[in-house]
Amino acid sequence: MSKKPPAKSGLSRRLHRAWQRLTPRASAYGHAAPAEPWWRHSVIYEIYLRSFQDSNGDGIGDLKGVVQRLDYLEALGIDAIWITPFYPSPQVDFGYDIRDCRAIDPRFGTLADFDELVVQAARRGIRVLLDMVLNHTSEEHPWFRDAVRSRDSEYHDYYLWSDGRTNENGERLPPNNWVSYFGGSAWEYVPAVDRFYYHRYYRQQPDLNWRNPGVEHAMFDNIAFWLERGASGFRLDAITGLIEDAQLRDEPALGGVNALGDPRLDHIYTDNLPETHEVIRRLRAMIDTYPGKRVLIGETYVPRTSDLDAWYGGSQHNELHLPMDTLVGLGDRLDATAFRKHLIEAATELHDSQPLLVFDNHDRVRSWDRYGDGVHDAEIARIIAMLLLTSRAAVLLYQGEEIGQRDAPPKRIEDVRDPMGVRGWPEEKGRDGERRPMQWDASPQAGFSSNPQTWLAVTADYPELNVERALADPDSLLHWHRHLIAMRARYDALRSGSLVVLDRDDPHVLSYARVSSDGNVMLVCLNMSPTTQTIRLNLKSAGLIGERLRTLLSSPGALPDVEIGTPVALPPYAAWLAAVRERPRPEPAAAARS
Ligand SMILES: [Ca+2]
Ligand SMILES: [Ca+2]
Repeated sequence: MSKKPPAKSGLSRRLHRAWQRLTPRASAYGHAAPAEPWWRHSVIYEIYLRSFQDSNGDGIGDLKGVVQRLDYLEALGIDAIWITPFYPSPQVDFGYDIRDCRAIDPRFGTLADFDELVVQAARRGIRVLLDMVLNHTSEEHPWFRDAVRSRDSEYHDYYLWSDGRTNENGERLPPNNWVSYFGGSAWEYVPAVDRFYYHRYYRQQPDLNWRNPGVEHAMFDNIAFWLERGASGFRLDAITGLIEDAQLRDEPALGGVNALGDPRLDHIYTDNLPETHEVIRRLRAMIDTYPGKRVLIGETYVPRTSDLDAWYGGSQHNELHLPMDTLVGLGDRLDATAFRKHLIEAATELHDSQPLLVFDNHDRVRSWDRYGDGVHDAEIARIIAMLLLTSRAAVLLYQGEEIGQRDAPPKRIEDVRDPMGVRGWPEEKGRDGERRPMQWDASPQAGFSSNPQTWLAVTADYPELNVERALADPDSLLHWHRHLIAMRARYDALRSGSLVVLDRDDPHVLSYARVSSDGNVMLVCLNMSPTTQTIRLNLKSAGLIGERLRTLLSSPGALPDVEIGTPVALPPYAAWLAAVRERPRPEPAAAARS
């Protein structure tokens, strides 16, 4: 008996049908099918899975919980969700320590739940992006269990080993001064093989040896597994540290110690190596063979915007589609001059690649607390949202950011869940503060879980601050986000227009225009100071034509429409989005007669 040939696409028929709905998307606003790939102007929503929605009462968020909240996400207007790792894991680093890259941890659901999520999301025009960890595995991964048995094990060379050094007392020492990002030496001794293995993060997260072609082959196969199951792409964790110096040289000391008490090092031998870019180029070539414009997002912390260019592949555009820009939005100060500088760099130093802006994620104190001054926090959150959603960029939103969820770091060490906080207490409190459960409504546990024992406590302000209340209040930060996302979709200038930065010397007000290819102009002015600032916009000197500014969105309160050239008083921490309108022109024939 002959077997049926496998489905050509590898997608089930149901999944295939759901995917049909994802392209093209912009037709709802009367545009032709967009020539640009979907991700270029997308709004991507990060779901920190453990804290989004618990469906079965165990106190931990799960995939079925995400399905329950898809209608909310559809109404918000996002294009894709990125879900933090759901693979089987001992959870030493909350899922970024993977035991099996092709399965779902039972605490988060099943492969069937994943398939259902992809279909249900696609029906709502939402793509699903996965978080993939290529740099390391869990120490419980079968490869590593085999690798530590013997130097002759099949998988020994899947990891990075060194014999280390021996001092005059006969003590075994690591081969060099490399430190783990989570504290202490990055090398761990294994007596059974009489060798040290390298771990960039916790010792339970051994780094893979990407100089071994077998590693690349196996990990690319894992990527393919999920692409065939309907993943629209990946956020690649810790991607800049894939490969280390072959000679294992000491890294230069920068002087001083970090929050974990280790010497500060210049990571020239563990980060950004040319060989890592070669891997990314091969990965990009592989992913581009799949239909539907799959996307590669990178967790790319670099010191300068120009360093980000290499992760796009420079002028070749053949590496990551969207390496994350952490320089614009992950700072600490509401500073018009600094934002302006970074936005200009992102527009001019990336070979026309598309920036991916982010203000909030699961590793950083929430933007509400970082940029707020304790008095004008609500106005400042609107400034941040407008900056994020009207910049020339793809956008990452983090769950809870849209309602202004606050950071709530633990107050006692016994409440700390993040091992980084346990180790670094009290200087380093870890990342629990920004990872607390999503605040859905005023019911117990904020509607996140039926279980009073949630894995991390819900923040106490949830009865006042939650999605349900925000939806009922037309002036809420949530509706501010919804308006901005809707305008991005509606106006070419805001979605895909070029960026023209105005008034480059103003230390208080960040002003820029977005100009569509057919000449429509949108203006954004953000007063980042506690005093009223009177501005006089000179559009003509920026080469822009217009007579009148019509307010589309403003805070605090409504700003009037104005004639261009007349002074505009922007209240403290004002955010203003306006359309530039021309006066109706006389008919050409009439003009000729006059
Ligand atoms: Ca659960
Ligand atoms: Ca590595």
